[in-house]
Amino acid sequence: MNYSTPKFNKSQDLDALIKIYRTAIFDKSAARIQQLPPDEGREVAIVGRSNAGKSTFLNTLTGQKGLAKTSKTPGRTQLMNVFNLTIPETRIVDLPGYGFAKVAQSMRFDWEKHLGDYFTHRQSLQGVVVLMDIRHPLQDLDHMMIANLVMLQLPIYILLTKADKLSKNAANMTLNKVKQELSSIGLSHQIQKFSIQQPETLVQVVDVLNEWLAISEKN
Ligand SMILES: Nc1nc2c(ncn2[C@@H]2O[C@H](COP(=O)(O)OP(=O)(O)OP(=O)(O)O)[C@@H](O)[C@H]2O)c(=O)[nH]1
Ligand SMILES: [Mg+2]
Repeated sequence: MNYSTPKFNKSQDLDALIKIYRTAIFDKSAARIQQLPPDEGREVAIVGRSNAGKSTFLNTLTGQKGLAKTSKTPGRTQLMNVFNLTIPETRIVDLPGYGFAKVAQSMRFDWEKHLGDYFTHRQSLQGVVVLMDIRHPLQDLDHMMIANLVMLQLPIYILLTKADKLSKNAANMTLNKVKQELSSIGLSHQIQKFSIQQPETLVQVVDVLNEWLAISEKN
């Protein structure tokens, strides 16, 4: 699928667009995949380096500031946090950030141990949103993550977050560079900028989430 042409345009009411996501409620935190809800229905995952803005994205999407805990301290989210939409068996999972070495070993989510399993075996997983800070995208661990997801043939959509931290020009230059770098693995149409300060940047990604979660405008 080519995600570059959103079905919705900016003039549409953003609130109406994300209405269904506003109903999200926290279900549970899981340290292991065995603790996740039954592997039924449809699920999307949000993944990225610590501090990339995963929880902030989720809060913006759901219009609920405090839904997922955000923090200036990287490594805050050390559990898989599951959020349910009101459509039965339809979930969003905020995954622990990777790449933050300073979290105490005892608190650190064992990525290799649990997430490999999750991505490989989770039948209900429809797609993965990969978030990268637009100021330093495609670091080694991001490359590894993306390569793994591609290998597992999981649909991927990439958000370059905190776009407001760069000028529009610089942000677009980075976007194009990342698109170019990922074109060899066929991902150049599945990347966009995102910023909490530019709510219209939700439009395109919501279109993708709707597709993955089989949410139609009548929901
Ligand atoms: N200016 C700006 N700041 C942002 C944006 N998104 C996130 N941030 C800030 O970046 C920091 C990290 O955001 P989080 O959403 O907690 O990041 P996370 O990926 O969930 O981090 P972990 O849970 O530690 O893996 C917070 O201080 C946010 O306020 C954005 O679009 N613009
Ligand atoms: Mg978080």
